[in-house]
Amino acid sequence: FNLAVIGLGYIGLPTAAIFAAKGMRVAGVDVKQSTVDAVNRGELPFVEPDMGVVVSGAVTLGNLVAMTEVPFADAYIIAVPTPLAESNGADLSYLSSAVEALAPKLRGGELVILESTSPPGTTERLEAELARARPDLWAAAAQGGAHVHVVHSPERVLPGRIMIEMATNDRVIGALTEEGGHRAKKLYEVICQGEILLTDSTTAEMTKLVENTFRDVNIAFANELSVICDRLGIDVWRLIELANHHPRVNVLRPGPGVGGHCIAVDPWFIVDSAPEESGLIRAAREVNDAKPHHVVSRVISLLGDRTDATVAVLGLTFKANIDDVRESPSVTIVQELARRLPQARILPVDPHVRTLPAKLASAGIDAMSSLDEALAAADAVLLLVDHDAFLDVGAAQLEGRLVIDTKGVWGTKRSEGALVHPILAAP
Ligand code: SAJ
Repeated sequence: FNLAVIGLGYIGLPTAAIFAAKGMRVAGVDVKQSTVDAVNRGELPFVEPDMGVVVSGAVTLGNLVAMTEVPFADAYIIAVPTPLAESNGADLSYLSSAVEALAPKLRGGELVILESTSPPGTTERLEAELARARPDLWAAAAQGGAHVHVVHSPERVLPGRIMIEMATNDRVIGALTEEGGHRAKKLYEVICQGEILLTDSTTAEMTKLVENTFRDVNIAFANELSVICDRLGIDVWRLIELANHHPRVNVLRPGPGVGGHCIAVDPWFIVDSAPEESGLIRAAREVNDAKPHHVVSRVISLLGDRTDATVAVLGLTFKANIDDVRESPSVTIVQELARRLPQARILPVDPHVRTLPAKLASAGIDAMSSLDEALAAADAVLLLVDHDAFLDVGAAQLEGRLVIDTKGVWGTKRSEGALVHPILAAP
């Protein structure tokens, strides 16, 4: 194979498919047999716009083959999960397993690229681990043999826009050797029309973490503003809109909290690697993590003695127009509402989520509801996700209900007759 991609998740699979579509012979490796089988049938193990046709095309052409064993290849891309560990550092166990499977296949001269988001120093440690596993190759390289080049090139694509962003985003490559950087650049030029920027591996690792941390700190600022505005009776959406008219101000949008597997995780890797120096980054994480609890407390105080109210909760995913409910602040909010309002009837609605998430079933919620039936039955409507499907809910459907809009999409309904309550929305 020209290339083996280890890990066929949100990043690995599209990466493998795009390289294969460009004519390279690509092996996709995953420990999960069901993923391997799905890919070999030309099917997607998860939903991502525009990816299906590229994967099935590459498989039909014979350029993409999935397997559970790491094969021999000229270049390897590692795209395995690096989740948050209990300690708030990174859990690098998937990476260690990948290295263990990969090391025996090296023959000297390969390129090994780490794409997984990683704490500073991981690429250097990855090389040290490979050298420990294959002292023969490193000794041969010291005698003039071919080096195994280890580089970091962090993925930066946005779920929902992966196929476009993989081709058009600029790429950072952090290399341990000049030749490694040069070879990785040539490889990515096959699929990337953006600029390819070379640096050292630790700076590349930090670049990725800093991008997501920048977003987290900015959202934390917006979330803190929303809580301040809630207290002062100011419309936070209008406030941010006005402030953003300044040519050098760009405040992001407040919401019910920050979810997903990246923005809510990556800042901790920086805090973990320099705890004394990361006060602002830690505070931002804490502000964003506190937001779901703030929303629940405000809903409860607004309901007052109506503790047996029927509450329609609109949106369970971690952001708009996707089907992913993992690490979703909405799920936390529904769980906590159910716990703190045991007499209330909670009706979760999400057109992208077919089955009730297990966490909600164990919180005593019976089933998902349709938008129409939930709105008809509701005493209170709590909007948590700005899915397109919710944007044109009519003022008449909200009239007479307590309406709490945490995404600021219904602010204008007030002028149409419904009262959108001040909490985190238009007064
Ligand atoms: N959110 C807000 N307010 C905003 C923007 C987002 O509350 O103004 C919330 C969302 O609702 C969601 C969370 O933040 O709960 C994260 O969503 P997101 O769309 O900001 O980001 P992700 O997690 O889907 O993808 C991010 C992207 N990073 C940046 O934009 C800097 C993506 O480019 C990365 O590749 C990805 O993380 C990753 O894999 O690291």
